[in-house]
Amino acid sequence: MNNDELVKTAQAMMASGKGLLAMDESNPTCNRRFAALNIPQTPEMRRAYRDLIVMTPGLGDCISGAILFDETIRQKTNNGTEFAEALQQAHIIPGIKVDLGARELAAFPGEKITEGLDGLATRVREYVKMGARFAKWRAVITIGNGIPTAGCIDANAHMLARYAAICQDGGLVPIVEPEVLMDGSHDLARCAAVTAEVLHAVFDQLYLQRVILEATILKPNMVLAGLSCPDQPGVDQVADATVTCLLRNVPAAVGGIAFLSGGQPAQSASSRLNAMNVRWASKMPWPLTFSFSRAIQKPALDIWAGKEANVPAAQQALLHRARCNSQARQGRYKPELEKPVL
Ligand code: 5MM
Repeated sequence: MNNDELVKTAQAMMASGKGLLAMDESNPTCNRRFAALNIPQTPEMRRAYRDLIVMTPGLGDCISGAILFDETIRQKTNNGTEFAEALQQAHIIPGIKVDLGARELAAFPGEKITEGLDGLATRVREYVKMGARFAKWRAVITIGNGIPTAGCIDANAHMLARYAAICQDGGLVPIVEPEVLMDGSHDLARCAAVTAEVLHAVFDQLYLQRVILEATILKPNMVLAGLSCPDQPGVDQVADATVTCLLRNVPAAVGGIAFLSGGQPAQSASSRLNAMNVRWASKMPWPLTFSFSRAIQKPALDIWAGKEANVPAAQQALLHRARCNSQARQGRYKPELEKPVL
């Protein structure tokens, strides 16, 4: 695939009024979410749940691309269609998570490094044949006493850049996801400082590894206070801190920015994305949208609870969150949208 096609794919992923759906939970993560709802943790139940998501009528009106996990891209929907093909039929671009998860970083207690570069070029070729058009790699940065260290940030930034270069070479648009976790008691300013340092390191490495920014999507965390910080900022404060940090550290050439939700309540994630698009629309050089997993899926998963009879109601809940975030991406989200129409 040539660079023009990669850029076109990145633009299609950032289509107006749409965002990305992360449905790429690894088996341990998916199983943990199923276990909390007493859903059997089997390949068939994971397949049935992903079928529910992909077959939601109208999803393609709000979702431009969906990130699959390796197990799912090899499975079929209830009607025997491969998931990547079913997504294409729904006008959703299929993507694939290609990292192999975060592990302890040797010599850096409490910090992690994401693995998966070995054999990546071969896997990319296989995923392209299966219909994938973009990829995702998530690095995890923890804020705590004395961390993150420069060693951890640099190692993860380097891996992200090598991953991105390999994907572009093989024909996939890379989503680069350096996630600064919400866990901890740090305040908003500390999250802003760490996120800035991480983004700076990531774009340094993307430059060194000759990654084409126009064919790259950044998936960052929003700038938030830690979950146990007593001083929780308001919606506008989060929006301003986040966009200020991005404007200072993300080159204008980047194809787009699509946030992870990181465990925020679904409505908070929508309100904060909306505030950014309302308050900063005229200043941002890139489209700003969502690539949420939990903030789109959680209400639907709770309703489904593993029961076939609950599929239509769960699909309605999923579509509702997708629509709310589509509105937020356009700066048109209002809390009234959350009230059921009587
Ligand atoms: C941070 O997680 C990503 C976005 O999800 P949220 O919106 O829920 O924060 C998500 O794409 C994540 O990378 C996948 O769910 C895979 O995670 P695991 O932990 O299974 O590798």
